[in-house]
Amino acid sequence: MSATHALRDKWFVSFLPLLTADMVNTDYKGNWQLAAQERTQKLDWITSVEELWSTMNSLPKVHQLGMGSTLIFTRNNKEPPSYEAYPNGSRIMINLLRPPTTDTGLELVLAVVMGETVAEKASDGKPVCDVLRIAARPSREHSEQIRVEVWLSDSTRSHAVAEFFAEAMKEKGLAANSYNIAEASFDAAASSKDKKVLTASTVLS
Ligand code: MGP
Repeated sequence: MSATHALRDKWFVSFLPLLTADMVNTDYKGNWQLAAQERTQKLDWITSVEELWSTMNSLPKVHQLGMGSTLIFTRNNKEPPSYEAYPNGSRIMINLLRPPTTDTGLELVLAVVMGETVAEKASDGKPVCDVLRIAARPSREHSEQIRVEVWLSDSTRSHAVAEFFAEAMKEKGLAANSYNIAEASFDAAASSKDKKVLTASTVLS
């Protein structure tokens, strides 16, 4: 019998198909949270390292999920993953531009968040990364780009966590021009202008 390695917390996996502003306005009177709640497909709990990798192996590749859809991992499934549920939170956007970084980078983020290395190294043992959202974000230059968003319950830890990711990705040997990391707030109106892009070099300086 092989040993299983329990995660500190269990994580819930779900899937949110494309949700456009038009759909939210027409079918849900502009209430994004209600739309997300009704459209989210619940998949499974992950309680151990082994379950994490078997789940990842059994899911389609991020690119096959369909344009605009999101794969979501939530710690203890404690909050519906919406901006509104994270009043003191922030998010870190990790763009993985091309293979093999799309695979290795994604595995690294999942492992350090669910394995709690981030909590140990960047937030005094306190787990602040509560949601991971993964989506295909193809662009003209990078047709296989994926975006991994890490949602933090405590925005004061944001910079240390972003620095930790940058350091971990560098140590893993991922090409510096194959990813970027940015910190952003949850303020939807401010999010695009407020995004602070941290490249591997600036974040470590
Ligand atoms: P998205 O799927 O996260 O993609 O949200 P995108 O376009 O990269 O958005 P960004 O603003 O994060 O850069 C698509 C759109 O759905 C957002 O622009 C919001 O209008 C809406 N939306 C998404 N989320 C996760 C929420 C949420 O939690 N609350 C509300 N009110 N709207 C949301």
